[in-house]
Amino acid sequence: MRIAVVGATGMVGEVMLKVLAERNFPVTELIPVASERSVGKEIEYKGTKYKVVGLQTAVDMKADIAVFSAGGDTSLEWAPKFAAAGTTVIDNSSAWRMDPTKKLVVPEINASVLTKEDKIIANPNCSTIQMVLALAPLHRKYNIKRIIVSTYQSITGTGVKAVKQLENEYAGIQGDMAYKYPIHRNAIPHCDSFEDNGYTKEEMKLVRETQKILGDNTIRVTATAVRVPVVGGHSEAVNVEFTNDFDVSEVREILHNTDGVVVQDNLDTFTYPMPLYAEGKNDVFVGRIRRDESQPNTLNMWIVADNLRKGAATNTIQIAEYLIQAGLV
Ligand code: A2P
Ligand code: 11C
Repeated sequence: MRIAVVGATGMVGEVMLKVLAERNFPVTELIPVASERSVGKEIEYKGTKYKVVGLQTAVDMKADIAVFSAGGDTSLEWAPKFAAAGTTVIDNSSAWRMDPTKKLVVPEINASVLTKEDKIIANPNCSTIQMVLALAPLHRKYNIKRIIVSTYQSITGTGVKAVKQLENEYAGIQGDMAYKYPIHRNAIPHCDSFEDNGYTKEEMKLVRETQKILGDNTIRVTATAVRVPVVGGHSEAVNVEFTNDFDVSEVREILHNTDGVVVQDNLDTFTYPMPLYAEGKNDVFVGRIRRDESQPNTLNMWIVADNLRKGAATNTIQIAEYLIQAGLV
């Protein structure tokens, strides 16, 4: 496969390159793409150096697949140009996710919706991916009525600028701020920008993307998304009400048997998921699985994943792997 990585110099792009190498993706030619200011810069992949090219050059190279993580504006403008040149785009930005003509894919859940005609495929938001991966098998079995989710999100979701802000604050250095407030020793209830309804875009992604991926607009979702001074991954406290009752040990068993999910749930050994230990891993970790005793058919759990891995790069590369395996590229 000839594969273009758009945003190869960015935080997610770098992880995409790592994931491609780790999973031995069948790369015959790697095309690293970034903004004009990075053109000519060298990127290393599996011991070989590749020169970064600009977007138009990359379009003209007609790769088989382009994975995009260079921001929504770049995706909106350039994904159609790659698609018109015959390249299948898998886009990690929010640009195409809610477009009814585009598929929003978590491969373990709904890869089968993809066809050869899908030339721009959307990768969901990180906080959505980890939640739906754990909820999809439970939805199939017990039918979800309502989800209440509170997130504790890693600063890596904001990008390099936020990592720098935290480092500066640790070191007591005044520098550029990614957030309006200090993040060290803080919790900021504000991820992405605000919408007119008083929720943030990040919160509304959890609502809309969940319904789209699970293919069920009747699922009610309400979310509070919070940025915390954490680097390794996003954590989520998820309260989910089902139509049908469940047995907690059966829930554990279902999650244990779900591809991409690892259950870490043993109170005797203080075993539960934490972002410090999820960092660098491709799995979604689930623990603190317990019945909500305040109302029937309701479950609480704690879901953690590396937002740059399963939340972004890994999911994107898994979509690419599916396209190859299903003969769609
Ligand atoms: P560059 O390094 O040249 O700025 P992050 O989200 O970590 O900031 O990374 C964003 C990625 O998207 C980087 O690789 C960045 O390239 C790339 N990028 C940003 N804006 C553009 C643009 N207008 N055209 C192409 N690539 C872009
Ligand atoms: C965050 N989820 O952690 C964001 C980052 O819609 O792709 C990715 C934003 C997006 O703030």
